[in-house]
Amino acid sequence: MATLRKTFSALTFSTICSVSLSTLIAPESVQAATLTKLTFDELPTQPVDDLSFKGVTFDFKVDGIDSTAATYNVVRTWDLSEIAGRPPGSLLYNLDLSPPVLATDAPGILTLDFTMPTAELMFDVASLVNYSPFPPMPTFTIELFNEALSSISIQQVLLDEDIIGIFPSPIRAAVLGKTFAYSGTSVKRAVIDFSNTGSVGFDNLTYQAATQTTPVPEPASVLGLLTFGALGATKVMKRKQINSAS
Ligand SMILES: [Ca+2]
Ligand SMILES: [Ca+2]
Repeated sequence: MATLRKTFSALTFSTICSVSLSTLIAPESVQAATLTKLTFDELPTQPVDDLSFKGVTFDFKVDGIDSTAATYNVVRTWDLSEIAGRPPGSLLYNLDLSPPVLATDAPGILTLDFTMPTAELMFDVASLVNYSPFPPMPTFTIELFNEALSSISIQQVLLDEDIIGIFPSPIRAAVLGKTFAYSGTSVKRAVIDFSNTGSVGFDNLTYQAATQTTPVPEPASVLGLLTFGALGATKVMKRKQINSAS
């Protein structure tokens, strides 16, 4: 009777051990949101259409068709040499404040899909335009969608608040810039329509992305400890069984 009870308690102990083991070994990943900023120097120069990187997937379409006219990691310059009467390529003006950028070379729609919906969204846009004292300022439209892909908001953004450079007569051109900043309902998708903007430099894309961390204790050491404990306990039980039998 006593032997049976001891065998039973040994079995119970093993069962408890295996239950605790599976609980402890299961890599319990913890998701934490961190603010990620793409400055567009992270990857080699390449089309952004269908590119996925650091929790964001890019899509670029011109007239509804996937296009390679939006490029990651581009330094946009404007050659002012001829105007200045100098040899070609000797006077280059940077069109963006922090090159390189994501550059669009055709009027199109840039869509950003976030792996983890983001409650923060920020980016810079710059465009070279013909400039007059009363110019029709370029605009872009941005529509934000929630996790269910329902529209949260749609707004038109004017590129006139953060002018980067003005070139008066005879050039009559300006580089207009704008920092877009959003904070609110988490955004799964952002659709940015550059159809009326011409070539743009898109930069400093900031959003929340998930980072996964696995907490301590380390599974290997826990496994070792528990296996040792279980074996030790079983040996003790067996010895006791032999003792009571004799
Ligand atoms: Ca940049
Ligand atoms: Ca695409």
